[in-house]
Amino acid sequence: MNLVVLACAIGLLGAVGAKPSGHGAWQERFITDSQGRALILYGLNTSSSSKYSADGMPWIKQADVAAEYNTLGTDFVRYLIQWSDVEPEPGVYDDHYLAEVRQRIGWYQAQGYQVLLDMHQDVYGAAVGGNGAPGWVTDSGGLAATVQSPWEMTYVQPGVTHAYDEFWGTRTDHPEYQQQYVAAWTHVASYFARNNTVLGYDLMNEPWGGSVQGPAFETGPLAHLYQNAIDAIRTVDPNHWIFVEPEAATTNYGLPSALPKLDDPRTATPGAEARIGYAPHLYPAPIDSGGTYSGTDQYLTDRTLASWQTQVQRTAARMDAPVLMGEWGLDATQDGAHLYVDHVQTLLDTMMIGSAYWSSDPGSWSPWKAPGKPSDIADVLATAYPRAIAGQPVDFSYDKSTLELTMDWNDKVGVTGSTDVYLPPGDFPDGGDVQLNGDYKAKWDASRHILSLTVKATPGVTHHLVITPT
Ligand code: 9MR
Repeated sequence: MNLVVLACAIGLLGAVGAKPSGHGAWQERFITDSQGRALILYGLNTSSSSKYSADGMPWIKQADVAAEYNTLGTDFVRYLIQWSDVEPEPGVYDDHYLAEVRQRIGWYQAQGYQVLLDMHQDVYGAAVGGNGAPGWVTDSGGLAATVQSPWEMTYVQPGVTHAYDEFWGTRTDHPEYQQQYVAAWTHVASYFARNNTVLGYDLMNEPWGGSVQGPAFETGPLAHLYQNAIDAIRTVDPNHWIFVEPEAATTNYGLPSALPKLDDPRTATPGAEARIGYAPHLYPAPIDSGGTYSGTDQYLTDRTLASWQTQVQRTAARMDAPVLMGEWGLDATQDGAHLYVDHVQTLLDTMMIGSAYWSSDPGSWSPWKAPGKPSDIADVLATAYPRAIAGQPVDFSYDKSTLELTMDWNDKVGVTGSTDVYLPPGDFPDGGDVQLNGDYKAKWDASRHILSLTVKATPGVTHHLVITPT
């Protein structure tokens, strides 16, 4: 499948052109906090291990969350949950499981993080060789579902296609499956509705359409499920962000998405903005298949990055949604891996979007060699970034060790609080020196490595901030 996708990607990239265009006017929307500040979230996925552990919990202990902050300065986690753990039997929700999830959310809260709950699935569910859906919603039609290598190839096993077709309603035997998914989400959202550490909900990891693919899938059953889930979640939780992912098999490789604009019922309240975000992943084909970031692989990967930017901006504009990249990563022991991480971070900075790196699980893809023992890639991942911006972000860049941020500061109605910038100790051992056109107060938190700037609003003035190491 990778080769087919690669061939498509090459064809498409030839057609769209590869030059990054900067964020320009495309992104007028940002994820915002309760003070109205724009958030650039930065974190890891935790964790792949939850897919297979007996209790559905990730490998982390509380000390690992503290170690993550001290090593990487992250402020966000994409936290994996599974439908099979939420609803092991039809209509029976496991609140003990959700209480364990809540406890771990508390560990992140203690470090000042925000948590995105990701209803994870790969290859539908365990009964057909994947993870996610419980056995009681898995109808393989008795067809073969044999685990393949690479694992993504399992997606095209006949029993897996059958299971997806039953879920999406392509076959009509089980119209209740989707309703049960929506009901399970409604239960989760009702459980976490008043939890302020929860940023929101990622409705489905890397959706796959079974025998319905491409625009027919994204504008059909996928959009239908998303809208139903959004409507149902809003009956119990009017405030948290709801994130939707495109079909992964195309967009992960920089191809277009056809996902339509979705409606957020919260906008019925006067003054309330939609809180629906777009959460694509990025896995250029050469990187996804374990290649290096060098030679032809690097050339093709760079073309994919440029196309990914163009396509993500188009889709986000159509959906009128801010972007949060839910997954990216690679085998960091491969040649050029550090350069790839550096290039993707530069792209994310240019686009001013947050991201979650895949993944925290100790090993070759991870910033951890073993729990508490950083790998080489940790140094590259520990980057400077504005965590919260009290105004409208215009432009951002970080070129070790100069951080530049342009914004129309405080001219948005109702935005309060400071602009908080994380400065990694490796690049800023003694903090940062500030240059800024305007009156401001600076506060340096040496233990958290956060510089907070409170700026006197100057209507009509665009503020330009430069921070260099002290
Ligand atoms: O890295 C994960 C690998 O160890 C698993 O075998 C595989 C199947 O569950 O999933 C991998 O993680 C993928 C994630 O679940 C979805 N996006 C792509 C990730 C990397 O392939």
